[in-house]
Amino acid sequence: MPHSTVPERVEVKEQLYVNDGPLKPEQVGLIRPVARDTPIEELQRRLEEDGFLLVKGVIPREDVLRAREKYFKFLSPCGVLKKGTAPVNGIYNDNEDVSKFPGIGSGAAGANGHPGEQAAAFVDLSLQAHTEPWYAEDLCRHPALKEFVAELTGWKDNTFGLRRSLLRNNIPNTKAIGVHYDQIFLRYGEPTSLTAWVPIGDVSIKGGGLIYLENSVSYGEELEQQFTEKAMAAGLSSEEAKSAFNKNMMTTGLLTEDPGEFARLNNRRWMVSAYEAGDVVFHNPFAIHASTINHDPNNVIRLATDLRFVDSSRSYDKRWDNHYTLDDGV
Ligand SMILES: O=C(O)CCC(=O)C(=O)O
Ligand SMILES: [Fe+2]
Repeated sequence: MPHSTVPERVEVKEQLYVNDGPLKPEQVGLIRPVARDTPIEELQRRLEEDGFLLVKGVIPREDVLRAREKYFKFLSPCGVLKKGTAPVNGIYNDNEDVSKFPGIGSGAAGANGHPGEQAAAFVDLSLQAHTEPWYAEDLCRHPALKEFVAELTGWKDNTFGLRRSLLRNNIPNTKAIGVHYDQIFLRYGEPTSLTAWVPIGDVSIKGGGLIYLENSVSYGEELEQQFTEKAMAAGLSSEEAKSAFNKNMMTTGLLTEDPGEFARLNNRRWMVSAYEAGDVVFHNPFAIHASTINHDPNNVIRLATDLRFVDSSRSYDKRWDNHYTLDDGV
């Protein structure tokens, strides 16, 4: 058999949904994961070429599942879990009205919105979880993750994990994060950060995982350039231009809420995957991504976090030195 370097086109059979409806089969491709022990040059090449890299088994599975269990035990007093189910499974209590559980970081409670009173207990606990040691220390500062990033980036001892992170709890059938690239939210620093998207538990293919626009880094860079030019032309100060929410941007800082239309307009596919506890997807600050709506067949809440790493010898966005709060303006 002649060896082909062109990856096989694998069909995704499941129907995936984004905020603006179902994705068409031709709008979807499957991410090719890599093993943790792949030679580092190969991992670097793939990250450079694709703008993202799904690595299997970066963090020991049991450590990730421990964080998942602690998280759902912590949240269970607000009634979000189905009665009689084990917290580690994170099964949603669908007897309740979904408006009681506005997910963090998907636009429902949102980075800039405030929840109604009914939902306050859920949102309070979701926020508090960000500073619990089993999350902020044990998971976010996991040595296996940091060591991997140090190797992948070549930053070695300068590898620094930013404290601000979004611990996102996507309830089945609620809104998903819209289309964006991360540099928009990190503009007070050089565009040299690396995001590590860490699913905290298994995420089925329909379970609301992250999706990446194929070959999107140069397009993200172009869009950022256009935003800068527009801001200058409109007479914004360089300080104003840095805001993800300046008057040239959407109020959420997103490119659009609608991944389906975005893929159609740009004639590109969304690359998708199921994920397992222990996997990490790394991405470039200009890689364009979004999430699917969580339609998990077993009503599993999709829990994940986005951790950002920088080279501490370079300038980075210091607003990310503090834990996330609803009104931190980032
Ligand atoms: O988890 C999500 O839905 C969004 C995550 C994200 O945008 C990121 O990791 O940069
Ligand atoms: Fe992102």
